Amino acid sequence: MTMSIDERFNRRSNIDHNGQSNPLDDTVKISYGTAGFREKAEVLPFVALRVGYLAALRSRVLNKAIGLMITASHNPQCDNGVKIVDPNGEMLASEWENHATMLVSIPDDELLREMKKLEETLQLGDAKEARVICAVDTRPSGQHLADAAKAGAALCNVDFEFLGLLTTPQLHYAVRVQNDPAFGPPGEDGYYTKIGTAFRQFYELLPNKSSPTLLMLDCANGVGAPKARKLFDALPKNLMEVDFKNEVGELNHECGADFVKICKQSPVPTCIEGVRCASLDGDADRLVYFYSKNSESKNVILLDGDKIAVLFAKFLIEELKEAKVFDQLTIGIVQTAYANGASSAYIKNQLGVDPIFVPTGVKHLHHEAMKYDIGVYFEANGHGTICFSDHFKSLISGGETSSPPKNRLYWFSQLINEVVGDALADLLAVELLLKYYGWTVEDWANKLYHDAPNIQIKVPVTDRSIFQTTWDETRLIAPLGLQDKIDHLVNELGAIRAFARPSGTEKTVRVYAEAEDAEVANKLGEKVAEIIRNFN
Ligand code: G16
Repeated sequence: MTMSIDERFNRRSNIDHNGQSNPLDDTVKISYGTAGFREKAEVLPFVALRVGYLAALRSRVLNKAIGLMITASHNPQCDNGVKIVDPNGEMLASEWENHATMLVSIPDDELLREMKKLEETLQLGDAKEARVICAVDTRPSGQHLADAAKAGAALCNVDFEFLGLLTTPQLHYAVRVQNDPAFGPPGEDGYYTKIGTAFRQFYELLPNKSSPTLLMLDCANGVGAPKARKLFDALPKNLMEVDFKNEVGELNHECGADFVKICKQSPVPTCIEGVRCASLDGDADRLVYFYSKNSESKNVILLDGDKIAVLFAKFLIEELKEAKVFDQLTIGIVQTAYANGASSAYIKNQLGVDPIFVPTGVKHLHHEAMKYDIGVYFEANGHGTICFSDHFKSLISGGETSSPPKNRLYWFSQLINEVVGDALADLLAVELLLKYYGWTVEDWANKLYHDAPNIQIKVPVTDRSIFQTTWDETRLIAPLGLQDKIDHLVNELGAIRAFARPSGTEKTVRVYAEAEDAEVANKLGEKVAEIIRNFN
């Protein structure tokens, strides 16, 4: 029976949850940020309900499954977030971000009217495939927000499938497979099967199958811990030796990829000198590597997203040249303003590819990367992946359709989760490439390029919206005069560059400074941070 929107809306009082009312006063505006809505968990139930409704609406418009991930990823445990995943497993189309921001910004008494307007404009039809697929990370608030989202989907009369605890990339995978079964086997086990098979097949093609060396894996006390264990259980024994750290405890607290990247320090517990270490973030979509040269010190040598991008791109370019198909494909390497200058120079001068720069946010990088046959994209914070075009896929399979081709390029592309940055898939890819090159983590750190000294500082602010930047985020256009002060400091200290931009996930302004000398980079970063603090 088709119910009118008024009936659906009135029925909502029967839904047993307390997520319907907008607790924010009119002065508080929240918007669909870098990766969905993120706030303190206690204010989010009404957001989850409205976003659940919008996800359902989108699924009805497209007649496909839509994903809803409840996570605040690298943010502290007390935060949470809601983000929509499009049918192909990618980030929500930008025009719908505006609908999302509008829906969560209006008071309760305007909600029905706006829902009616949206439904009229979007012209809903009979949508048999429509459904919302939802998963949560390990935050205690997750289940409650999932219930609110379910109530939202019910407002649009759409089925709601709750998959429970998953990493963010696993939810993206689940959505893609639901809409495109050829992408891979279904379910969480299907995910392990797909990337586990690719890992094993690539491993078989390694020129040198030396015994594994220890990897210490910092799981950020998040969902990556149980999921990485399942993944490694699905791999043949004796191919990896992993020491799991930070499996249970306060999420992202003094551990995880964001902590290691920003502080350039070992997470608790301290890593052992010389051991290869990796950190996931709270929902396992980011990955950084590091190692310690001195167990007495917390400082580590960091191998961030830029180093992973360069490793992947180097391998792909070499393989394409060896397979004599390099000239038949386009390759793009996408970075953001946070990319270390030395990585961009290496990509340009050694790999022969001009890096492309886009604003922060996987959604921007992914979009750009899709323009190439091979689009490698990584943010310095460890969030990234590679997109492969159909042309690439048919070229490397040599027209063979009956059985998978026996080449490393094919299995590497199967291992990568091409719909979104995926720490677990990226980790297996890094591990294989280190084996392929016969490199230790120190070799990887030293044989490509050395980072230009840099610092990143988070400055807490009360109102991020007053800080506005140019499109590429390298210059502040508001408040007036601040950029002149930053330029002056860069010149005065003889540094390379510095910029400040408002975060789209936290109530902070991020300051980045780079110089040829570490002391200068630190001094510049601190001074720019002071300018932001004083303004605030
Ligand atoms: C999210 C986005 C990333 C972005 C990061 C930080 O990551 O998916 O693309 O780099 O936020 O964004 P901002 O600088 O705007 O705070 P995650 O891992 O938190 O989902």
